[in-house]
Amino acid sequence: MTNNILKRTLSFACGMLISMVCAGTAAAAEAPAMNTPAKAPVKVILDTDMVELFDDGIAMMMLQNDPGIDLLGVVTVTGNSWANDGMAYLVKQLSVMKTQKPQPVLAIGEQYPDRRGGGFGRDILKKELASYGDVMEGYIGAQETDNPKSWKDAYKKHYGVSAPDVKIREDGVNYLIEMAHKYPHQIKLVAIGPTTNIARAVQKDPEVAALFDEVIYMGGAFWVKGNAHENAEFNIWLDPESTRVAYRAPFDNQTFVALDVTDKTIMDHDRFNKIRSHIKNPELLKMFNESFFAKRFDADKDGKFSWFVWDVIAAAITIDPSLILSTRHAYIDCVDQPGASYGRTVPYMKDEAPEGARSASIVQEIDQDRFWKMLYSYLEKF
Ligand SMILES: [Ca+2]
Repeated sequence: MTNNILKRTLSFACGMLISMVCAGTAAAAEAPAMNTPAKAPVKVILDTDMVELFDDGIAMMMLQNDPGIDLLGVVTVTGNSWANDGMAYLVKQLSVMKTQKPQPVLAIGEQYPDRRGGGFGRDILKKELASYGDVMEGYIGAQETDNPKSWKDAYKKHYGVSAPDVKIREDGVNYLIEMAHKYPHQIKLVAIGPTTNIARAVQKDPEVAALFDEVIYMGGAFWVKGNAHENAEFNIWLDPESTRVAYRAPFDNQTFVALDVTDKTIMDHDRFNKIRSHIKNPELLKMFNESFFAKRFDADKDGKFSWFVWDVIAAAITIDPSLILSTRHAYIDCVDQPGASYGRTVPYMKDEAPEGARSASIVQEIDQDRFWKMLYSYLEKF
């Protein structure tokens, strides 16, 4: 998620007490015994509606930077950005960031959501938001602009020069399927955009979900209100039909970074300034200063504006699951019938869950102090 939630952001900034979770005295592990074999890096594929820096860009860079993660591939999907725009942003950021690792496989996924019930036209999306309780000033993500013909066209549009000669796969869904079979029960699929690629993959190959070690979603709003409209979180609102398919796929483990926790993870002025001070890469700093929310912070002279992070939390708990302080377990489903609940994510007790609903862990609290410090330290490395 990015670029949204203005009204609610302001209301948070004005009225909400931010409860900081103490870092506590997390029991430091004993020093490892000599000759302890090094742990193999965790294999990860990132499925993303990529944007520059916050949020998807930073999430990608954290995973690409961390020595404990083997970022096999990044697949784009349409959401906040078109899948082609997302690839352009991805190629640019990979070329700018510092990294010692080989470049992940880059693949463009689905260009359009399912959304057969509601449609995906610009006017339709705007009308839904207006009808169901718009939370973010009518923001509709990718459909704010026209879909570029190709990722290279998108690159030229955004950066004013021709795209570099980079190998890009155009079949992101096939890539997900291939990798699941190549590394069974070894890959964490970190899904920080709409669920379209995942739904198409499990429809094409029903075995595929069970072959992933875990799926970690940024998406949904289970015991809190939505941020697209009152009843739906943005990633899910953009493709409720695919979400219902993805949620019913037999992943052994599914973990959610939903609005339940991201609503509590607030970027206030102090944290915004710290973020800026920790970005040492001049090209990334320029990108940061030109971002939508940086301009909002800079223009906010009374210090009341605040923002959130979403995908960055999903990356952080993938790298260090001990950041999670509490979760709730529920059987989950997604409303895919058009109307005021289109895209609503619903938690159920086991005995009341509809047929096909599966169990999920929904993160409620993370160690805020450690999370923000972790983010600052990563920013210095990029
Ligand atoms: Ca995202």
